[in-house]
Amino acid sequence: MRFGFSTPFLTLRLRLPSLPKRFSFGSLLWLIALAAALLAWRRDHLEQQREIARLRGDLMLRDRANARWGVEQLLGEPDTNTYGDVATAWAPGTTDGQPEWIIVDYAEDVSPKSIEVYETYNPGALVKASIFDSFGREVVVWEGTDPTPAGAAGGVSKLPVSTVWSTRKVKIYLDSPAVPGWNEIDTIGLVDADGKTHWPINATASSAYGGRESSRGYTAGGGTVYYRGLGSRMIVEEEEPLLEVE
Ligand SMILES: [Ca+2]
Repeated sequence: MRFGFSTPFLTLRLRLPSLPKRFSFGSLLWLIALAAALLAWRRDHLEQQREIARLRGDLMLRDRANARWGVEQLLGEPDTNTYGDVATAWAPGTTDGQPEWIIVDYAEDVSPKSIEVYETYNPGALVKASIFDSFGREVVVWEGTDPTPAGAAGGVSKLPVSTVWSTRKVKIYLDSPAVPGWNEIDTIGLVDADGKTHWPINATASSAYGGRESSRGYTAGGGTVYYRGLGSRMIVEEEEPLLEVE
């Protein structure tokens, strides 16, 4: 009582000594063991997700030549050397049908300084970018007007990132209806504190014009297999296998 109870903070502190009576040493050990088990499960779960992303990316690279305008085109370094409607870039499933998003994975943890979006056709639709931290939580790191304006032929939109979190997964959001036409993207670079640019090893998107998650169809080996893009889900509309894993 001699310190007074003028703030909620002091009230809390003075009440703390009564808490240990409710916990035995055994209970504390159980809580520590439970927390350790949850952390281990979370770590294994994340590692499993990363392995799936790596394998999925490897499979996509094998099919890349056939995946015109598919999510496959988002992998690796820029390879679309002219602005325009070029099949080595990703295109959404429709010109202006809905807002779109892209998620890309990188091979290692990066302390990001900037995200660089290579917009190769009808740029200007970029409105938001986020990263995923080591707990898998989405953290918005940029929101605003696309540095590459609508009406330009194309450009590299460099988004400055200021965050304490390291990441290996980035998501960008495009307001496709706001910028008429196919808003095509070649790749998304993730620049670290040393200035090194990392390139995607895996990609998913809200929709795609071509490739495995196409809303228009996909041709491989003389046969046509149709898919509908629904976020990261794929729906096979014919029974013919898309990939034969050797
Ligand atoms: Ca559009």
